[in-house]
Amino acid sequence: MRELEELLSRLYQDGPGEVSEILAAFDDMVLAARAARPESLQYWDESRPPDWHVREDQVVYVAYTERLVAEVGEGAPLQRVRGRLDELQALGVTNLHLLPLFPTSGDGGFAIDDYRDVRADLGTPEDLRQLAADLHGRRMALSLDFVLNHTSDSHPWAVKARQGDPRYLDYFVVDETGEGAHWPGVPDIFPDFAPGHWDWVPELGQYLWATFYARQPDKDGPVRNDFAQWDLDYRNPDVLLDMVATLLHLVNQGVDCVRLDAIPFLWKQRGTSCTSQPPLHDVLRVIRLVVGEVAPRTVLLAEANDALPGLTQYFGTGPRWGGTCQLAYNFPLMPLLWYAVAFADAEPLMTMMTRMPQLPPGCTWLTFDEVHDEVSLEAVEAGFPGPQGVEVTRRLFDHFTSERRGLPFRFDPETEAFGHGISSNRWTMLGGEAAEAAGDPAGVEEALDKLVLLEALKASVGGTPLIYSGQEVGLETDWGYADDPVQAPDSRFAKRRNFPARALQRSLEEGTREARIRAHTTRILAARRQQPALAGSDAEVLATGRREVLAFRRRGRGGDPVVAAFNFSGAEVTVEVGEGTREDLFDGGTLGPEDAVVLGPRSFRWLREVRG
Ligand code: OTU
Repeated sequence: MRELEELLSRLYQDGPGEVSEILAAFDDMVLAARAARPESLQYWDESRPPDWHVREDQVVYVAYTERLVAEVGEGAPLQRVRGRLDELQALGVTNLHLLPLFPTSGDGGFAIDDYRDVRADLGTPEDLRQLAADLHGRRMALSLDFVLNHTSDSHPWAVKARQGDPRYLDYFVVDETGEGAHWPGVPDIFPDFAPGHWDWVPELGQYLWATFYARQPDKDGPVRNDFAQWDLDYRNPDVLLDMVATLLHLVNQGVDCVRLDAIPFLWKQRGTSCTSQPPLHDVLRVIRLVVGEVAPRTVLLAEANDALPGLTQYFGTGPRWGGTCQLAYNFPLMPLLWYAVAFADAEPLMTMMTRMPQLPPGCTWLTFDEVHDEVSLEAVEAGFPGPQGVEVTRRLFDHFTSERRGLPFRFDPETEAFGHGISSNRWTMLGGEAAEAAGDPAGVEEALDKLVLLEALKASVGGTPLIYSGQEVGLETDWGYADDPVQAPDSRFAKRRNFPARALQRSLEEGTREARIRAHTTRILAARRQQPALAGSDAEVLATGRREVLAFRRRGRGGDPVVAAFNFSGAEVTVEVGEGTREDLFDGGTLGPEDAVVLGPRSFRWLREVRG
């Protein structure tokens, strides 16, 4: 039996439709999408190595289109992005991830009204295709979100469902009890501004499932938001068919990397936590097979805020190891990068690194310290069961939500549960903004040192580094986000600010803080792309005997191994790491076989172990 047929039978044999009919519909859809794939994209597919996305040159840059170009260029924002590509490329960026740019009702674009159009204020679908072509001409990739877990409640399917059309009501998850009771074990994602997982729909007199934003979470409670995100019901094969068709359309616009938003929540099953359920991985395999048929070099990125080992399943399970997503955000590692720089303690990070599984060939992590969402601490407690996890989480949360370093996110007002996340931009989190405001040059230097350590960690610790737009110049947090009543309840908007032309300008003037951050970032990424050992995600942690010093060896895809050593403390340290003659990748100096490695305060070194 063909694999697709096998998967569809497993998912849908007990459902209403005939599996053979679903399979035939898939086949037709794939044929149509293949026929529709523009020749230029077919040529692009052929011109790239299959492992392009795991190589040492890869750097992802994440931005909101309109914010990236808010103060530069002329024409539609999507056209103006092209005017920033020289500069992004000079920084080392190879993959531009534009956050959702479709017609939307809210949630920073993640409540989508129409997947096939482009927001009118950003440009047209043709502008998007043109941008993809420009990127490809530079051998850069385009990443876009595929928000497949939910639509906005203004999407045409949602509108029909609200009108009671049974076909479309079946696209969403209806509470059959009619009571809107919380299913035990199901996490509450936005407890403060959209509690629970139901949305009361007065026109229907029913509750529909809404993991994220809801208008009216409780029939007897207030209207909380002016839109909702209704979860799609993938137990209905028509939903999978329609969404895969949507995906293929997207891919045929020239998308090279598809970010699968909120993927753990896709499959609901009463009696479970409704997160990361096994059928979801069958759905992912279907998606991978179909995308592979149409756009063989396009890769899937899992946005799954899970702990190990569950997270690893997004790279495939059982015989399909390596057969679903090629990339996944490294959520378990991320908070520990912050912990190492904030507390000069790399012990939790080292422990987590030793637990990281070896990934299948052609797969890697996306390694980040910040994205457009909160810095999520969720994976810490699962990673360190017992008192250590609680302690690490609390220290992170307390540190980064005090002294104007950041704002709490996902704060449950009833339980006062702390520790789900912090909304702030990196420069602010590191104390850089406060030090500048206080006229404290030593504080500014300390923040800068820490920023460089984070950048170098992302670029070497394993996986592809991600830059959140503005990090490269140290954009501060937008404390004024709450003046906008729509944004006020959701502190993540403090991270989503326009890129000021002035910051861009200053980053090109020597000696400014912006230029220094840009220069460090550029230098680190340039060194990375020379070393095949820094491709992929392997990392062998080396003993240093000190909590404040992290060292590891990378072998990547060959060449001489690279040893990286980080000193998070404010004092110089000497450690014995690496073997034989080692060449410093930054100052070109050489260490002989007997030489120890000296690390200045809050500094790092990358050493190539010269073989033969
Ligand atoms: C994602 O994030 C997006 O990145 C958010 O910007 C959206 O609001 C959300 O989906 C809904 O589309 O809860 O706070 O396990 O952590 O999907 C962020 C993954 C989120 C979730 C993640 C979600």
